Amino acid sequence: MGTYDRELIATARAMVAPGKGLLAMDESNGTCAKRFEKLGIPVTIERRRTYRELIIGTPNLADYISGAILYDETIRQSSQAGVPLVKMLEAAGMIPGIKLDLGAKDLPGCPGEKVTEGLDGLRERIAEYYQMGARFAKWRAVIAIDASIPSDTCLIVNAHALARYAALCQEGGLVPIVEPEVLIDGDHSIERCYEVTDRTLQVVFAQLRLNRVELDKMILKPSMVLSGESCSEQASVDLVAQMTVRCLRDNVPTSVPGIAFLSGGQSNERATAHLNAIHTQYGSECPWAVTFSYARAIQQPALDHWHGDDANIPEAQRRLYQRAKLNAAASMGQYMPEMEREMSMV
Ligand code: 5MM
Repeated sequence: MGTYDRELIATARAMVAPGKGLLAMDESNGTCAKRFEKLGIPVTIERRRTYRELIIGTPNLADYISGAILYDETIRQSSQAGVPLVKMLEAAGMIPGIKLDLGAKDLPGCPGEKVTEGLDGLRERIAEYYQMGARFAKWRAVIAIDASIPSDTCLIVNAHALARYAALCQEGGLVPIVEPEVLIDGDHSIERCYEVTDRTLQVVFAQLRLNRVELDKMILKPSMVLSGESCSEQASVDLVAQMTVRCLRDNVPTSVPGIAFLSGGQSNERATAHLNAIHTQYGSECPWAVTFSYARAIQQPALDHWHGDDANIPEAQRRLYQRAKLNAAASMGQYMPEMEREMSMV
Protein backbone atom coordinates (compact mmCIF):
# COMPACT_ATOMS: atom_id res chain seq x y z
CA MET A 1 0.00 0.00 0.00
CA GLY A 2 1.29 3.47 -0.87
CA THR A 3 1.21 6.19 1.81
CA TYR A 4 -1.82 7.91 0.34
CA ASP A 5 -3.73 4.95 -1.13
CA ARG A 6 -6.85 5.15 1.03
CA GLU A 7 -6.99 8.94 0.78
CA LEU A 8 -6.60 8.90 -3.01
CA ILE A 9 -9.42 6.40 -3.42
CA ALA A 10 -11.70 8.39 -1.10
CA THR A 11 -10.88 11.68 -2.84
CA ALA A 12 -11.44 10.24 -6.33
CA ARG A 13 -14.83 8.87 -5.25
CA ALA A 14 -15.83 12.18 -3.67
CA MET A 15 -14.86 14.07 -6.84
CA VAL A 16 -17.40 12.10 -8.86
CA ALA A 17 -20.03 11.64 -6.13
CA PRO A 18 -23.55 11.11 -7.52
CA GLY A 19 -25.24 14.33 -8.59
CA LYS A 20 -22.05 16.39 -8.48
CA GLY A 21 -19.31 17.47 -10.86
CA LEU A 22 -16.15 19.53 -10.94
CA LEU A 23 -15.76 23.21 -11.65
CA ALA A 24 -12.69 24.19 -13.67
CA MET A 25 -11.65 27.71 -12.68
CA ASP A 26 -7.98 27.29 -13.48
CA GLU A 27 -7.65 29.71 -16.38
CA SER A 28 -4.06 30.86 -16.64
CA ASN A 29 -3.55 34.64 -16.65
CA GLY A 30 -3.34 34.65 -20.46
CA THR A 31 -6.68 32.86 -20.91
CA CYS A 32 -8.30 34.94 -18.17
CA ALA A 33 -7.06 38.11 -19.89
CA LYS A 34 -8.67 37.08 -23.19
CA ARG A 35 -12.01 36.45 -21.44
CA PHE A 36 -11.88 39.70 -19.44
CA GLU A 37 -10.77 41.81 -22.43
CA LYS A 38 -13.76 40.61 -24.48
CA LEU A 39 -16.01 42.16 -21.83
CA GLY A 40 -13.89 45.23 -21.16
CA ILE A 41 -13.00 44.06 -17.65
CA PRO A 42 -9.62 45.43 -16.47
CA VAL A 43 -6.99 42.69 -16.55
CA THR A 44 -5.60 43.07 -13.04
CA ILE A 45 -4.69 40.69 -10.24
CA GLU A 46 -7.38 42.34 -8.12
CA ARG A 47 -10.18 41.77 -10.69
CA ARG A 48 -9.11 38.13 -11.06
CA ARG A 49 -9.23 37.75 -7.27
CA THR A 50 -12.69 39.31 -7.08
CA TYR A 51 -13.97 37.05 -9.85
CA ARG A 52 -12.57 33.93 -8.22
CA GLU A 53 -14.05 35.00 -4.86
CA LEU A 54 -17.41 35.52 -6.60
CA ILE A 55 -17.29 31.90 -7.83
CA ILE A 56 -16.13 30.28 -4.61
CA GLY A 57 -18.49 32.41 -2.52
CA THR A 58 -21.57 31.37 -4.51
CA PRO A 59 -24.09 30.30 -1.86
CA ASN A 60 -24.63 26.52 -1.69
CA LEU A 61 -22.45 25.78 -4.73
CA ALA A 62 -21.38 22.54 -3.03
CA ASP A 63 -24.91 21.21 -3.65
CA TYR A 64 -23.72 20.44 -7.18
CA ILE A 65 -19.94 20.95 -7.23
CA SER A 66 -17.64 18.44 -5.56
CA GLY A 67 -14.39 20.28 -6.16
CA ALA A 68 -12.83 23.21 -7.97
CA ILE A 69 -9.62 23.31 -10.01
CA LEU A 70 -7.60 26.38 -9.07
CA TYR A 71 -4.72 28.21 -10.75
CA ASP A 72 -1.47 28.85 -8.88
CA GLU A 73 -2.31 32.54 -8.35
CA THR A 74 -5.74 31.68 -6.93
CA ILE A 75 -4.61 29.03 -4.45
CA ARG A 76 -2.36 31.70 -2.89
CA GLN A 77 -5.05 34.42 -2.71
CA SER A 78 -7.44 35.46 0.05
CA SER A 79 -10.93 36.92 0.00
CA GLN A 80 -11.51 40.60 0.56
CA ALA A 81 -12.22 39.70 4.20
CA GLY A 82 -8.79 38.04 4.42
CA VAL A 83 -9.85 34.37 4.32
CA PRO A 84 -7.62 32.20 2.06
CA LEU A 85 -9.71 31.16 -0.95
CA VAL A 86 -8.66 27.56 -0.42
CA LYS A 87 -10.10 27.70 3.12
CA MET A 88 -13.33 29.21 1.77
CA LEU A 89 -13.64 26.29 -0.62
CA GLU A 90 -13.06 23.72 2.11
CA ALA A 91 -15.47 25.45 4.49
CA ALA A 92 -18.13 25.42 1.78
CA GLY A 93 -17.68 21.65 1.34
CA MET A 94 -15.72 21.57 -1.93
CA ILE A 95 -12.37 19.87 -2.52
CA PRO A 96 -9.54 22.15 -3.68
CA GLY A 97 -7.68 21.06 -6.80
CA ILE A 98 -4.76 22.63 -8.64
CA LYS A 99 -3.67 22.94 -12.27
CA LEU A 100 -0.14 21.55 -12.47
CA ASP A 101 0.68 21.91 -16.13
CA LEU A 102 2.51 25.02 -17.28
CA GLY A 103 0.77 25.22 -20.62
CA ALA A 104 0.97 23.81 -24.13
CA LYS A 105 4.02 24.94 -26.12
CA ASP A 106 4.93 24.46 -29.81
CA LEU A 107 6.17 20.92 -30.44
CA PRO A 108 9.45 21.10 -32.37
CA GLY A 109 9.37 19.41 -35.76
CA CYS A 110 5.58 19.11 -35.67
CA PRO A 111 3.97 22.23 -37.19
CA GLY A 112 0.56 23.04 -35.69
CA GLU A 113 1.03 20.72 -32.73
CA LYS A 114 1.73 21.35 -29.03
CA VAL A 115 3.25 19.58 -26.10
CA THR A 116 2.26 20.40 -22.53
CA GLU A 117 5.14 21.33 -20.25
CA GLY A 118 5.64 21.36 -16.49
CA LEU A 119 7.41 18.17 -15.39
CA ASP A 120 10.61 19.79 -14.08
CA GLY A 121 10.39 20.30 -10.31
CA LEU A 122 6.91 18.79 -10.25
CA ARG A 123 7.52 16.56 -7.19
CA GLU A 124 8.37 19.63 -5.10
CA ARG A 125 5.43 21.64 -6.44
CA ILE A 126 3.06 18.78 -5.59
CA ALA A 127 4.39 18.68 -2.01
CA GLU A 128 3.80 22.42 -1.65
CA TYR A 129 0.26 22.32 -3.05
CA TYR A 130 -0.61 19.33 -0.84
CA GLN A 131 0.51 21.37 2.18
CA MET A 132 -1.68 24.23 0.98
CA GLY A 133 -4.74 21.96 0.94
CA ALA A 134 -4.98 20.69 -2.63
CA ARG A 135 -6.18 17.08 -2.87
CA PHE A 136 -6.36 16.63 -6.62
CA ALA A 137 -4.68 18.05 -9.69
CA LYS A 138 -5.11 18.59 -13.39
CA TRP A 139 -2.86 18.44 -16.46
CA ARG A 140 -4.25 19.20 -19.91
CA ALA A 141 -2.78 17.98 -23.18
CA VAL A 142 -4.17 19.44 -26.41
CA ILE A 143 -4.53 17.41 -29.58
CA ALA A 144 -5.40 19.32 -32.75
CA ILE A 145 -7.08 17.71 -35.75
CA ASP A 146 -6.23 18.47 -39.36
CA ALA A 147 -5.87 16.33 -42.48
CA SER A 148 -2.33 15.33 -41.47
CA ILE A 149 -2.39 15.68 -37.67
CA PRO A 150 -2.23 14.52 -34.94
CA SER A 151 1.15 12.92 -35.49
CA ASP A 152 2.25 9.91 -33.47
CA THR A 153 4.97 12.16 -32.05
CA CYS A 154 2.38 14.54 -30.62
CA LEU A 155 0.24 11.74 -29.18
CA ILE A 156 3.16 9.92 -27.59
CA VAL A 157 4.96 12.90 -26.03
CA ASN A 158 1.73 14.28 -24.59
CA ALA A 159 0.61 10.92 -23.24
CA HIS A 160 4.04 10.37 -21.73
CA ALA A 161 3.90 13.72 -19.94
CA LEU A 162 0.36 13.02 -18.69
CA ALA A 163 1.50 9.68 -17.30
CA ARG A 164 4.65 11.07 -15.65
CA TYR A 165 2.51 13.79 -14.04
CA ALA A 166 -0.12 11.29 -12.89
CA ALA A 167 2.44 8.99 -11.29
CA LEU A 168 4.02 11.91 -9.41
CA CYS A 169 0.60 13.09 -8.22
CA GLN A 170 -0.24 9.67 -6.78
CA GLU A 171 3.12 9.53 -5.02
CA GLY A 172 2.44 12.95 -3.45
CA GLY A 173 -1.20 12.44 -2.40
CA LEU A 174 -3.04 14.24 -5.21
CA VAL A 175 -5.61 12.48 -7.39
CA PRO A 176 -4.55 13.20 -10.98
CA ILE A 177 -7.12 14.38 -13.47
CA VAL A 178 -5.76 13.18 -16.81
CA GLU A 179 -7.05 15.55 -19.49
CA PRO A 180 -6.32 14.77 -23.13
CA GLU A 181 -8.39 17.35 -25.03
CA VAL A 182 -9.05 16.64 -28.69
CA LEU A 183 -9.84 20.12 -29.95
CA ILE A 184 -13.18 21.03 -31.53
CA ASP A 185 -11.46 23.47 -33.97
CA GLY A 186 -11.70 22.52 -37.64
CA ASP A 187 -14.15 21.23 -40.20
CA HIS A 188 -13.59 17.53 -39.55
CA SER A 189 -16.45 15.05 -39.29
CA ILE A 190 -17.55 13.33 -36.08
CA GLU A 191 -16.10 10.09 -37.50
CA ARG A 192 -12.68 11.72 -37.78
CA CYS A 193 -13.01 13.00 -34.19
CA TYR A 194 -13.85 9.45 -33.10
CA GLU A 195 -10.78 8.07 -34.86
CA VAL A 196 -8.47 10.65 -33.25
CA THR A 197 -10.02 10.35 -29.78
CA ASP A 198 -9.81 6.56 -29.97
CA ARG A 199 -6.11 6.66 -30.89
CA THR A 200 -5.41 9.33 -28.26
CA LEU A 201 -6.99 7.27 -25.48
CA GLN A 202 -5.15 4.14 -26.60
CA VAL A 203 -1.81 5.92 -26.36
CA VAL A 204 -2.71 7.63 -23.06
CA PHE A 205 -3.68 4.38 -21.33
CA ALA A 206 -0.61 2.60 -22.70
CA GLN A 207 1.59 5.32 -21.18
CA LEU A 208 -0.34 5.34 -17.89
CA ARG A 209 0.33 1.60 -17.54
CA LEU A 210 3.97 1.94 -18.58
CA ASN A 211 4.46 4.60 -15.90
CA ARG A 212 2.68 2.47 -13.29
CA VAL A 213 -0.17 4.85 -12.67
CA GLU A 214 -2.87 3.21 -10.56
CA LEU A 215 -6.02 3.49 -12.58
CA ASP A 216 -8.36 3.29 -9.58
CA LYS A 217 -6.82 6.50 -8.20
CA MET A 218 -7.28 8.88 -11.12
CA ILE A 219 -10.05 10.68 -12.99
CA LEU A 220 -10.16 10.94 -16.79
CA LYS A 221 -11.22 14.30 -18.24
CA PRO A 222 -11.82 13.71 -21.94
CA SER A 223 -13.44 15.74 -24.66
CA MET A 224 -16.64 14.39 -26.17
CA VAL A 225 -16.66 12.93 -29.67
CA LEU A 226 -18.05 15.85 -31.70
CA SER A 227 -18.24 17.22 -35.23
CA GLY A 228 -15.57 19.87 -35.84
CA GLU A 229 -16.80 23.37 -34.99
CA SER A 230 -16.90 24.44 -38.65
CA CYS A 231 -18.06 21.12 -40.12
CA SER A 232 -21.13 21.73 -42.31
CA GLU A 233 -22.84 18.63 -40.91
CA GLN A 234 -23.26 18.79 -37.14
CA ALA A 235 -23.97 15.47 -35.40
CA SER A 236 -27.16 15.14 -33.35
CA VAL A 237 -27.09 15.08 -29.57
CA ASP A 238 -27.86 11.37 -29.63
CA LEU A 239 -25.04 10.55 -32.07
CA VAL A 240 -22.54 12.51 -29.97
CA ALA A 241 -23.60 10.58 -26.87
CA GLN A 242 -23.49 7.24 -28.70
CA MET A 243 -20.06 7.73 -30.27
CA THR A 244 -18.60 9.23 -27.10
CA VAL A 245 -19.69 6.27 -24.97
CA ARG A 246 -18.51 3.78 -27.59
CA CYS A 247 -15.08 5.39 -27.72
CA LEU A 248 -14.76 5.45 -23.94
CA ARG A 249 -15.95 1.84 -23.57
CA ASP A 250 -13.35 0.73 -26.09
CA ASN A 251 -10.51 2.43 -24.24
CA VAL A 252 -11.16 3.23 -20.57
CA PRO A 253 -10.69 0.34 -18.14
CA THR A 254 -13.48 -0.24 -15.64
CA SER A 255 -11.02 0.31 -12.78
CA VAL A 256 -11.04 4.06 -13.55
CA PRO A 257 -13.55 5.41 -11.00
CA GLY A 258 -14.76 8.41 -12.91
CA ILE A 259 -14.93 10.32 -16.15
CA ALA A 260 -15.52 14.09 -15.96
CA PHE A 261 -15.92 15.74 -19.36
CA LEU A 262 -14.55 19.11 -20.41
CA SER A 263 -16.91 21.34 -22.41
CA GLY A 264 -14.31 22.34 -25.01
CA GLY A 265 -16.07 25.24 -26.70
CA GLN A 266 -19.55 23.69 -26.89
CA SER A 267 -22.45 26.02 -26.07
CA ASN A 268 -23.65 25.80 -22.48
CA GLU A 269 -26.86 24.09 -23.50
CA ARG A 270 -25.16 21.55 -25.81
CA ALA A 271 -22.61 20.57 -23.17
CA THR A 272 -25.45 19.92 -20.74
CA ALA A 273 -27.66 18.12 -23.28
CA HIS A 274 -24.81 15.82 -24.38
CA LEU A 275 -24.01 14.81 -20.81
CA ASN A 276 -27.68 14.17 -20.18
CA ALA A 277 -28.05 12.01 -23.32
CA ILE A 278 -25.02 9.97 -22.32
CA HIS A 279 -26.93 9.06 -19.15
CA THR A 280 -30.44 8.66 -20.49
CA GLN A 281 -29.49 6.73 -23.66
CA TYR A 282 -26.25 4.95 -22.79
CA GLY A 283 -25.93 5.14 -18.99
CA SER A 284 -26.29 1.37 -18.62
CA GLU A 285 -23.16 0.94 -20.78
CA CYS A 286 -21.01 3.10 -18.48
CA PRO A 287 -19.14 1.22 -15.74
CA TRP A 288 -17.58 4.46 -14.42
CA ALA A 289 -19.18 7.49 -12.76
CA VAL A 290 -19.73 10.02 -15.56
CA THR A 291 -20.00 13.71 -14.84
CA PHE A 292 -18.69 17.16 -15.84
CA SER A 293 -15.58 19.21 -15.21
CA TYR A 294 -16.61 22.29 -17.17
CA ALA A 295 -15.07 25.75 -17.16
CA ARG A 296 -16.72 27.84 -19.88
CA ALA A 297 -20.01 25.89 -19.88
CA ILE A 298 -20.53 26.70 -16.20
CA GLN A 299 -18.85 30.06 -15.80
CA GLN A 300 -19.80 31.96 -18.94
CA PRO A 301 -23.26 33.26 -17.91
CA ALA A 302 -21.84 34.41 -14.57
CA LEU A 303 -18.84 36.12 -16.14
CA ASP A 304 -21.01 37.83 -18.76
CA HIS A 305 -23.37 39.15 -16.10
CA TRP A 306 -20.71 40.23 -13.62
CA HIS A 307 -18.93 42.22 -16.34
CA GLY A 308 -16.46 43.47 -13.77
CA ASP A 309 -19.14 45.37 -11.83
CA ASP A 310 -19.42 44.21 -8.23
CA ALA A 311 -23.03 45.35 -7.98
CA ASN A 312 -23.78 42.39 -10.28
CA ILE A 313 -22.21 39.76 -8.03
CA PRO A 314 -25.40 38.28 -6.47
CA GLU A 315 -27.09 37.75 -9.86
CA ALA A 316 -23.85 36.42 -11.37
CA GLN A 317 -23.66 33.93 -8.51
CA ARG A 318 -27.27 32.89 -9.09
CA ARG A 319 -26.47 32.20 -12.75
CA LEU A 320 -23.40 30.17 -11.82
CA TYR A 321 -25.41 28.14 -9.31
CA GLN A 322 -28.15 27.47 -11.88
CA ARG A 323 -25.66 26.28 -14.53
CA ALA A 324 -24.07 23.97 -11.95
CA LYS A 325 -27.54 22.70 -11.03
CA LEU A 326 -28.49 21.94 -14.65
CA ASN A 327 -25.24 20.08 -15.24
CA ALA A 328 -25.71 18.13 -12.01
CA ALA A 329 -29.19 17.17 -13.26
CA ALA A 330 -27.62 16.07 -16.57
CA SER A 331 -25.09 13.96 -14.68
CA MET A 332 -28.06 11.95 -13.42
CA GLY A 333 -29.99 11.99 -16.72
CA GLN A 334 -32.59 14.32 -15.23
CA TYR A 335 -32.07 17.44 -17.37
CA MET A 336 -34.83 18.73 -19.62
CA PRO A 337 -34.40 21.65 -22.06
CA GLU A 338 -37.42 23.37 -20.43
CA MET A 339 -35.28 23.82 -17.35
CA GLU A 340 -33.26 26.41 -19.31
CA ARG A 341 -36.36 28.61 -19.55
CA GLU A 342 -37.16 28.20 -15.87
CA MET A 343 -33.60 29.20 -15.13
CA SER A 344 -33.80 32.50 -17.00
CA MET A 345 -37.18 33.34 -15.43
CA VAL A 346 -36.16 32.89 -11.78
C1 5MM B 1 -10.06 26.90 -17.73
O1 5MM B 1 -9.49 26.47 -18.93
C2 5MM B 1 -8.43 25.52 -18.75
C3 5MM B 1 -7.26 25.86 -19.60
O2 5MM B 1 -6.77 27.06 -19.20
P1 5MM B 1 -5.37 27.54 -19.83
O3 5MM B 1 -5.43 27.24 -21.31
O4 5MM B 1 -5.35 28.97 -19.55
O5 5MM B 1 -4.31 26.76 -19.13
C4 5MM B 1 -8.84 24.18 -19.26
O6 5MM B 1 -7.87 23.20 -18.95
C5 5MM B 1 -10.11 23.75 -18.69
O7 5MM B 1 -9.93 23.38 -17.36
C6 5MM B 1 -10.65 22.54 -19.42
O8 5MM B 1 -10.26 22.50 -20.76
C7 5MM B 1 -12.12 22.56 -19.37
O9 5MM B 1 -12.56 23.82 -19.77
P2 5MM B 1 -13.74 23.95 -20.79
O10 5MM B 1 -13.91 25.43 -20.95
O11 5MM B 1 -13.28 23.26 -22.03
O12 5MM B 1 -14.91 23.26 -20.13
